[in-house]
Amino acid sequence: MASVTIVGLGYVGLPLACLCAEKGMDVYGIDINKNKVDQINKGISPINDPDLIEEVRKSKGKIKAADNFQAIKNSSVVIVCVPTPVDDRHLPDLKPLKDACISISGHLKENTLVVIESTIYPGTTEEIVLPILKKSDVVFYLAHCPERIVPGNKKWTVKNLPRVVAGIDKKSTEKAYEFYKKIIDADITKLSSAKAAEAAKIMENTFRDVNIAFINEMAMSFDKAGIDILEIIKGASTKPFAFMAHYPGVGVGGHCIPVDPYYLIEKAKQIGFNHRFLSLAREINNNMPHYTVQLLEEELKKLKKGIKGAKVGVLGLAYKADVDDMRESPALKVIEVLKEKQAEVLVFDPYIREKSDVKELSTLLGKVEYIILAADHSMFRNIDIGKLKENNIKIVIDGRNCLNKEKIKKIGIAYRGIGQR
Ligand code: SAJ
Repeated sequence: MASVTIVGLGYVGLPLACLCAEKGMDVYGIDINKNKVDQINKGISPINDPDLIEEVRKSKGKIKAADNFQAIKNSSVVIVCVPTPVDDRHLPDLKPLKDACISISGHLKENTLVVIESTIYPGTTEEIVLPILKKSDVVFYLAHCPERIVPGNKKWTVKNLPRVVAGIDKKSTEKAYEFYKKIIDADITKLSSAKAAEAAKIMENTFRDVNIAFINEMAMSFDKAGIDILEIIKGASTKPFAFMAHYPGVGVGGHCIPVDPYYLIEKAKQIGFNHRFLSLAREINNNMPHYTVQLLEEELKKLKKGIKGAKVGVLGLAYKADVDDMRESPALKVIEVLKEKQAEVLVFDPYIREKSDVKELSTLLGKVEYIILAADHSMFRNIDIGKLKENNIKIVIDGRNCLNKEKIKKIGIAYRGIGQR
């Protein structure tokens, strides 16, 4: 029975470890976070995702988690799923990846297959990872199989999402291909090199970022013209080809989309290419939280009010609907900008109560005059509009265009969406 060690038990590694356990493999998990390790060994998911909670419960006793790298020497396959973030200057931070590879290298046994699933720029596997693992002085195989995880998505999961895979040589590609064929019920496509596999993942996520920037810019332009962006997206989507709907919003968060383009931008810069378009798209998306606050200021001006001292409720901290993940969340930027402008801010997120200022939405509504919705959680989508009136809310800025603007305006509350009035 194949023994596999997953390094990094987060949004990517933990579902993968559960899948390997479900497939009857001998699974070890490594994470530097001792609390996480202890929870997983008790069958408790550190991530508040209903499906993952169930998967981790079922895997109790089948995933042997630890906060050290001893397990590496028992494994024929080692899969690295550590974060590859950017720093506050948007530069790639490969320290978690390098640290993991250094630890792996110290315990690597002969003929182990090492696969990097973390998103990395083209060339990282061969230029950064390979030299570190070579210090182990054993023969090993090395490949890249970029993760494809869609947090909160019930249709597409680690079990059924197609993958691309490629190694530093043919044998590595073959071994990685055979491994993923065993656990994933979808096409596994071999590419010509690890660099190609790295480029494919970066391109698919950069594609999404530039498309979101495009629709954000269209929304801001059409707002000036009094054109409702959602109607226009609906209209354009009647074309059965060549148009792909994306939606404007308060910004682009998460651990993939706002991060991956910077990995490519930086690597390209190092080899003499300037990604002007990708950089502009990042600039547009990074500006959306500021734009959202400006909408509030525009509406306050109509009421002859200023933002200083304004009691503003921010609905949502998470980066997207119905998840508890705040990484790169635009809501955090909205809060920062509001506080810079000396507004009085109260925050509520039903999925992140420990970081909320109040325990319930009703409490927040009773304490503020203006609302900025920053995450389209189901609870907010289904908000009772009458409660807004009862609590004398005067302005609603709908950062995810998810509220019923007609109903809100009908009861005399000022409404602005992102490309909607
Ligand atoms: N967003 C928009 N407008 C859109 C789509 C997204 O503003 O039209 C925002 C979201 O609100 C969020 C951010 O962009 O703040 C990212 O959203 P996302 O739907 O891309 O969600 P992620 O970060 O979970 O992205 C994952 C990625 N999956 C992988 O990297 C394997 C991404 O490639 C997928 O396209 C995405 O899921 C998905 O389609 O759900």
